[in-house]
Amino acid sequence: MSEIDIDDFSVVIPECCDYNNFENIKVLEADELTYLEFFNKFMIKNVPCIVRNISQNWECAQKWIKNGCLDYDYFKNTYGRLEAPVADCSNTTYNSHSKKTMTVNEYIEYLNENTGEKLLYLKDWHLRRIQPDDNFYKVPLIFASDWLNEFAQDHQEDDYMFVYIGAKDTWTPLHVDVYCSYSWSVNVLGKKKWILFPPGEEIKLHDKFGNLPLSFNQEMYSNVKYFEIVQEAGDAIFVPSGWHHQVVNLVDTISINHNWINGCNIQKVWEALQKNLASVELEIAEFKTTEDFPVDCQIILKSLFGMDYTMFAIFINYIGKKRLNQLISRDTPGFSSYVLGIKHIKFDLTIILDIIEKITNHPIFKNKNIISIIIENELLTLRESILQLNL
Ligand SMILES: O=C(O)CCC(=O)C(=O)O
Ligand SMILES: [Fe+2]
Repeated sequence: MSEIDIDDFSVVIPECCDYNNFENIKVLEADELTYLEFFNKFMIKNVPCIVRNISQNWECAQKWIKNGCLDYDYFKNTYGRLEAPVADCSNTTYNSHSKKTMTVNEYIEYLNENTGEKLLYLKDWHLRRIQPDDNFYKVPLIFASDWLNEFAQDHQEDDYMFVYIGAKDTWTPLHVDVYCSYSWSVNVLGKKKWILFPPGEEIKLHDKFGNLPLSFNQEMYSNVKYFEIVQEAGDAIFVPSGWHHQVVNLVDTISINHNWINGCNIQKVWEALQKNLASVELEIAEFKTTEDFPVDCQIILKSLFGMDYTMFAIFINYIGKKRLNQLISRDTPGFSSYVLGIKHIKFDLTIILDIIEKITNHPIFKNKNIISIIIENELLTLRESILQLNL
């Protein structure tokens, strides 16, 4: 089992990052990039990079591909009966692509016979969750500190690990990732073009109602800072928190991607939660004086952002308690069977302590209709235990 560690657990995560000096997306080689370098230069700084040749030892890189193309027969025989969500990239409803469910057999047949008339994109497919014993890829070490999927797997809940299969010219509209998480994506086959916007630049793309365009057309905007990069087969791209992006498959492409959260971006998730609550409160401001207003806002927040304050508090409490245990019994695996080094565990706990301070000082924490006494007590106990460590 590999260990991931850092050299300084008291490393400070900058509250806001300045992207003015960020000029180009670095391209690195997987076998020359250490966890520490990725941690310090990319995760902490919240800037993207491309990592070449990261999927060489993946089973799917051999089994799914034949003569440089998707092995249709292998795919149909192995996964054909399974169902997967498919987006129709030429059909837009409510500012997103319309979605349906297809069997993998049906989708592969479409791909095989594709005349270019339809643009169908199989995406957000939870193949790993559907077939947990199929080790078709291994999470790269640099992406192994992943609280989000660790929590999801430990609770047998919906995870954030997906397979994408896109025909040439299928695309993903401009968006920012769920919960303001990081994402990584590795091309098993094919090529994607990414357009990425440093946080804040997306404001220049808003229309008068504050909505983003589905697709960014550079001719329509001046003065917008963005980066365009092509991701080849075997490359990973790291998409930092809050970077809006849109993606097009330049040829038939298969990729694996994860959304993830850890000690380097949890602060940004917390900020995004507050920003989203503020816009919900504004949206229904006319009911501000009603007794149920705060609770109603949490319900809307959960449906729009995917998470409310209670969920956030439970998540932090779970990871914090698990790290305390890992400090004592070192062999408790983290996510994807990687083991965290002592300094990494202490780093996680330092960050969690900071977040607990923020949650417990927040006015919502005093509202017992939102954060229950049980959760409140758990967080305060966790806080005490971390403080006793004198980190
Ligand atoms: O590959 C795509 O089409 C979209 C992937 C994406 O948005 C992501 O990895 O965050
Ligand atoms: Fe994304």
